[in-house]
Amino acid sequence: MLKFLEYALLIAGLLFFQTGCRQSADSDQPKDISEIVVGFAQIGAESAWRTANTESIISEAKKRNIQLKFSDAQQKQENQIKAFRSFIAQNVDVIGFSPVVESGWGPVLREAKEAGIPVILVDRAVDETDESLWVTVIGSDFILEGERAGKWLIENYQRVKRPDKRMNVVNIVELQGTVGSAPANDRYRGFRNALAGHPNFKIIKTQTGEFTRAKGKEVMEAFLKSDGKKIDVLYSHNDDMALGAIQAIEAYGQRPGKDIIIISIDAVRGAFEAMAAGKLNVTVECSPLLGPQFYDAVEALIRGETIPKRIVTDEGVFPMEVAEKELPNRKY
Ligand code: GYE
Repeated sequence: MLKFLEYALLIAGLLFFQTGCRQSADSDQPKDISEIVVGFAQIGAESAWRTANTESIISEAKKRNIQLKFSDAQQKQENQIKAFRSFIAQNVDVIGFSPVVESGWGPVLREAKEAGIPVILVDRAVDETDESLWVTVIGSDFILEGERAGKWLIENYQRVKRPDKRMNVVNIVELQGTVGSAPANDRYRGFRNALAGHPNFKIIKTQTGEFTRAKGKEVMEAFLKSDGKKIDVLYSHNDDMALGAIQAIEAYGQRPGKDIIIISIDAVRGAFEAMAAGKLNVTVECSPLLGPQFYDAVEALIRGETIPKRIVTDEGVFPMEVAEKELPNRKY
């Protein structure tokens, strides 16, 4: 009996040793980049920004010879969750993920962690407190973008809108991005941070335009219907909504960029064209070209290197006055 137990223990020990060796042999020899499979759970195609972002993620994978499984969730969290789970089931090496909204990701992130699959958040963050659920967040500082938008307004309003008049109350309307998304939450907050201490700047209406041109136009029409000529400024969380709003303003018989100052975020080509035409006053840059940074992180991870928990994209502010000169340099 004792002998049998001894044998059993010996075999169990040997098996344990073998598995241990196999694992360490595996992790000692990182995979070749051409063997890597990356799953990317994208949000959708709501804006020119997103289209450029998708293009960057796909083309950079090709350039580096990395196998990419790409999924488009058409703006729906449930679709993103499905894509995420299917990447786990396929045992991809790394999951890249742009969460449509901030909340509700705990369960799937934990599933990925249990499966040993690292997750890189690209563009948008989640509001989970357990930071071990992802490797890094790559993208812009959306609060800073909102602050830059507000700062530009405070510093330039008088010069642009009413050089001959004393400034009293400035009525602002705001088009928010997707409800519950990190950029909408943060751009909302950042703008208010900048306006704090400037009580003459008043946000009289704020509503979501879902980051799309069509919805931006529709909501701006409603703003104009209720507040009409009272509106001095439009702050839009992205360029697409601002471009839609420009159509609504023109149809209403006002001059975008003159009667109504327009501030937006992204700095896509369409915004530069609108600025060159004098219809948009300023755009705060938010670069969608995150492919290179994303795969740099993937490759570093595969090599076993540690990656900073946050990788922030470097960006600027482009007012109307530089539009024509900058237009040929724009990459998205
Ligand atoms: O500003 C907007 C897009 O998450 C930063 O999403 C991104 C935002 C971008 O639809 O145009």
